[in-house]
Amino acid sequence: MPAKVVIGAQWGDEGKAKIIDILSQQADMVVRSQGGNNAGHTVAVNGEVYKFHLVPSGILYPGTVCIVGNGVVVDPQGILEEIDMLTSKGVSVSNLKIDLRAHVVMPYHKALDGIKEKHRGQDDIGTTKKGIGPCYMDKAERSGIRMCDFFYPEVFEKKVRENVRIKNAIISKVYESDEVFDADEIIREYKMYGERLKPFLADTTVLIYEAIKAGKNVLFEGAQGTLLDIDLGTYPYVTSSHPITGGVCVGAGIGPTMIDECIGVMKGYVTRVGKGPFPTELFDETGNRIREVGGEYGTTTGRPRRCGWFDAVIGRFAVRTSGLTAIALNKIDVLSNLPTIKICTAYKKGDEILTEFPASLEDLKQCEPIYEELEGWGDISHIRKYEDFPESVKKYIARVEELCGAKVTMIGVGPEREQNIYRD
Ligand code: 2SA
Ligand code: MG
Repeated sequence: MPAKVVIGAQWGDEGKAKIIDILSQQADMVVRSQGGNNAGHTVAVNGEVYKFHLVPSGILYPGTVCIVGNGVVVDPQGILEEIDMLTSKGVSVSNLKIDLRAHVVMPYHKALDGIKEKHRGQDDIGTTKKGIGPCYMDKAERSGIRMCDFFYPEVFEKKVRENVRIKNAIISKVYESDEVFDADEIIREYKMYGERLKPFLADTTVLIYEAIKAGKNVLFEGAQGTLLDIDLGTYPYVTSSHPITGGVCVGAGIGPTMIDECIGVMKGYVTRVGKGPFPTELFDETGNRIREVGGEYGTTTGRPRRCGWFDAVIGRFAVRTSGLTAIALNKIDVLSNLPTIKICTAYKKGDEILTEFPASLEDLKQCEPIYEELEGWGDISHIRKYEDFPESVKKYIARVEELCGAKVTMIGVGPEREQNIYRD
C-alpha cells in the first residue's frame, strides 16, 4: 500500500467511510489532514455502532496509529466526547495523536458560523455550523489559537482575550446579536480541555514522515469532497479547507513525492447537501427513488440530500485536480432495476459545449447536462466478482473510466465489506 490517499471526488458523502474502513485493516497509520467535525461517518463493528467526526475510524484496529494532522481544525469538546465514547466502549485511544499545530475551534467560531448563516438569509451556504469557516478564517488571518498554545498559559490567555474582544464587537455591533462571550469563562473551560488533550499532542509531521520512510502503510483519510474545496470547489458553496489530494501535503506536512496512490471515491450518481448549482440534479421520481433506495439523508442533520445522475464532467475534474490513480465507484446497486441509466458527458451553455467544469458559478448555473443513455441492470447486490457482472454493468464502468480518465479499481454493490468488488 505504502502511502495512499482517499478523497471524495464529488460533493462529499461518496461513501469514503466504507473504503477507508476496508483499507484501514491493512494500515499501520491513518491520518486526517483537513476539515474538522463537519465530517462524520458511522462504522458498525460486532453490533456496536461508532460515530466518528474527528478521530480516524482506524482507532478500532488495535495497533493502528491514528493522527489528527496539522491541517485539521479541532473542537476540543468534540474530540473529547469522541475519546470518552471510545473509552466507554473499551476502545483504547493510546494510539491517537493530535498535531501541535492544529488550530482550535473556539466557542465564538461556532456562534459566528450560525450568526453569519442567519445573516446570509436566502444566500446561506448550508454549513454544518461547527465553526469550521470562522476557525480557518482566524488561521489565515493569523490570530488563531493552536494546540501548542495550551503549553503556554499566558500566551493562550492573551490570545483568547484579544479574540473575544474582537469577536464580541463583531457579534454585537455588526450582527446586532447578544450572543457575546466571557473571556474568563472560556479560559477556564478551555484550559481544562487543554490539560486533557496534552497527552495526545505531538509533532505528527515527524511521525508521518518516519512511518513512510520506514515503509509502513499510511492511509490519508479525506473528508468532504472535491467540489467543496475552498480553491477548486463551487465557491462560495464550499467548505474552508482542501479536500483534494493536494490538501494532504499541507495538512499533514509531507511532500507530494511521498504519496504513492490517490483514490477518488465517487457514487454511481451524485448527491449534494447544502446550497449551490448542481447541473444533473433530478427533481422527479428517479431523484426520489435514488434518495430512498440509497438512503441519501445527512448522517448528522438528517437533511435529505439532493440527488442526480452521474456527472463525468465532475469526475474528470476530480481526476485532473487530484491526480487520481484510481476510482472507487460506490453504490451502483442503487441504480438497479432502472430501465436506462444516464451519464452526463458534457454541459451545454447556450450554444457552447463545455467539457471542463467551469470556474464561475454564474456559468455553472446556465449549464445543462448532455446525457448519454446506457442500458440498465437488475439486482447486483449478490455479485462478488467483477467477471460476474452483467455486460450492462461492465459497459457502464468502462464508460465511467473512459470519460473520467482513471481506472475503476473498486466497485460497491452494498454497504457490507464483502460487497466491495476489487479489480486490478
Ligand atoms: P462547513 O460546515 O463550513 O464545512 O460547510 C460548508 C459546505 O460544506 C458542506 N459540507 C459537507 N457536505 C457533505 N458532507 C459533509 N460532512 C459530513 C460527512 C456530513 C454528515 O462527511 O458525511 O455528517 O452528515 C460536509 N461537511 C461540510 C456543507 O453542506 C456546506 O455546503
Ligand atoms: Mg458522510
